[in-house]
Amino acid sequence: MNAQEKIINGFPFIQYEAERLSADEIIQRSADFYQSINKRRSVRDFSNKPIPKEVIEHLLMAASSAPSGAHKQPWTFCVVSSASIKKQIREAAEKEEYESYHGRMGEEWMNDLKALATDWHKPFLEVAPYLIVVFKKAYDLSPTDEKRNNYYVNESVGIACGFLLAAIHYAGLVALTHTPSPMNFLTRLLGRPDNERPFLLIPIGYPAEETFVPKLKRKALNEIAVYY
Ligand code: IYR
Repeated sequence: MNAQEKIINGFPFIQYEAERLSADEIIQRSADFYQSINKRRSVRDFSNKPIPKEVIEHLLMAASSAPSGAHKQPWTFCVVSSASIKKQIREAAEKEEYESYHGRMGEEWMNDLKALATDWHKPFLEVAPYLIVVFKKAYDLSPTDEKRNNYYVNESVGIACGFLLAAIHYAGLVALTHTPSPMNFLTRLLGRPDNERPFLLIPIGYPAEETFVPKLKRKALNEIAVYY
């Protein structure tokens, strides 16, 4: 056994290799990361320029490095590049969105969305080179088909999606966190098993040549943090 390994509770542990930066380096790196991630925007106008498949693999492995309840990694990322499947997803999503924008969302919700200028048309579902459809796994199945529990599934998959969005931004690409509602058509179109539920639909790509995003203001630190 390697010197950096030991058995605790009957299971192998490895030494955690911390970066051990100075306080000044940590201040600098935290500032740099904030400056970079603060440029991320939800984008709805995509170019159809292809993305190398390898990039998607790196992004998904970054997402899957997220912490999860009991390290169950309760997620499946469906990678859609097929034009015909994208078309079916667009048609089904627009059908639901049409209903949402024609009564289902209610007045306050419709007012809250005005600043985003969204409507039921979702062309990006066909234009973006890849759609990542994220499924959460309510439970797992053992090799003999017995149910195995997953824990904190929403938290885990939410964090993994956060990692994915950060990785996409770091790579220089753009994405949208899209939640057509209800989303069960995705289970059917992608033939997912009973233990999986659709969680988020994330188109990924390059932004269109000219892309406008809402002029949003983010909350200040004193609006989001309370110190004790
Ligand atoms: N799902 C709809 C509506 C929508 C809802 C919220 I909350 C948003 O932040 C944006 C849009 C749509 O995708 O258009």
